[in-house]
Amino acid sequence: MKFLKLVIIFILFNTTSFADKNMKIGSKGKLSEVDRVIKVKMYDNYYEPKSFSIKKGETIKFEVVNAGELVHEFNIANAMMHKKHRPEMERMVENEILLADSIDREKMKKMAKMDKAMAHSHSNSVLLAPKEKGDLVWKFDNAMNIEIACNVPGHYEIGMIAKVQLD
Ligand SMILES: [Cu+2]
Repeated sequence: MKFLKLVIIFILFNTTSFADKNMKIGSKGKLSEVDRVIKVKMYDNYYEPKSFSIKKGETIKFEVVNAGELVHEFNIANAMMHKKHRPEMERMVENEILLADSIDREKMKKMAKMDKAMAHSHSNSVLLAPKEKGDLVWKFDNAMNIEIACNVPGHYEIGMIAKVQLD
């Protein structure tokens, strides 16, 4: 029984829907409700644009391209959530899923069967190898203190963070 409780707690902490409700970062948006499309390029180690001005309640489709030579993440969260996410990314590096300039998606799938965190399936984030593209639709309702950042080890630390101004 105690074990079951622990498992349930573990699952709760590992789903983004839980984070969405409690972390005030907004929620996964619907394609049919997109108000605006913003194109984003990821370089080593910064975003273009470097900051975003978004209205509260707006649903944005981010079309993200990795134009750099390293793997990068486009992750919509707050500073605390990024901090919690970084050890997961470090484990992905340790398990050789995440390499400097590529992502071993086969290995990712295999490891994810044992450890869900290794799947890197978060509705608030896209992880891209060089030249890859990814879309992220996000609704900025109930959002505050948002940072868009990259948690590939070392990148956040050297400032791969874009500020989000919410009006
Ligand atoms: Cu990065």
